[in-house]
Amino acid sequence: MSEGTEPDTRVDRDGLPPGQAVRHEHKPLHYGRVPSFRPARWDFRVFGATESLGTYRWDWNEFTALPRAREMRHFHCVMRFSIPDVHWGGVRATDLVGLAPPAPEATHVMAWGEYGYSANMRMDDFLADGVLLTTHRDGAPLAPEHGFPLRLVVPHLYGWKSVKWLRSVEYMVGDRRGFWEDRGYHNRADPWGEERFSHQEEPGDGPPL
Ligand SMILES: Nc1nc2c(c(=O)[nH]1)N[C@H]1C(S)=C(S)[C@@H](COP(=O)(O)O)O[C@H]1N2
Ligand SMILES: [Mo]
Repeated sequence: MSEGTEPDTRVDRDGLPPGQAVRHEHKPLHYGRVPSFRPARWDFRVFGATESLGTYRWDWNEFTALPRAREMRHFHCVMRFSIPDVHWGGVRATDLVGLAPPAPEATHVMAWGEYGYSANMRMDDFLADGVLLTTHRDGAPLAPEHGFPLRLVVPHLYGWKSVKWLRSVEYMVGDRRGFWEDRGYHNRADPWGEERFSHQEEPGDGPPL
């Protein structure tokens, strides 16, 4: 085999969403500074339209004892690059929702990070295949700048929905815009439809701006 024939990626380039190019390094991208993790003060909560109307809370020890799963997924950033084959480890959103059942009227969720960063999505996007509340990436704990200790990963939507430094999930009756969805980015963010900007939204794609 001659030099230079090794593919530099396992991604079939034609299989990437439109307008995306492969990039390998995971250069951190976020708004604001990297929060520090204080295990004694940290908790993760599910609140809002739960079936019981109550709030669910896990401290760090409790959260790390939840059943775990792993997924290998491409990560699509709205800035037109995709990182192939990122290996994530954590808790499935479906398992979390099993432990903290939503009320039947709950249609959407808001994922909340530290400092009020937020991203909204439909309940069926939150419960989609491959959605994980991750603690690990490529076999190691998340790096601080990539969301340590906990990060939502929603691999089938653009990266801004994958909330770093995740602290809570709110079940919502009806939709509400999150941080970027309120600042010019598309409410749904499906990379296969190139749903990048809010001006592309059709009536019904999101709450009025
Ligand atoms: N809490 C928080 N999460 C965030 C962001 C942010 O600003 N704050 N940026 C989002 C955006 S726009 C992208 S593309 C990804 C980048 O993830 P990375 O830094 O791990 O590559 O994180 C997302 N999650
Ligand atoms: Mo992004």
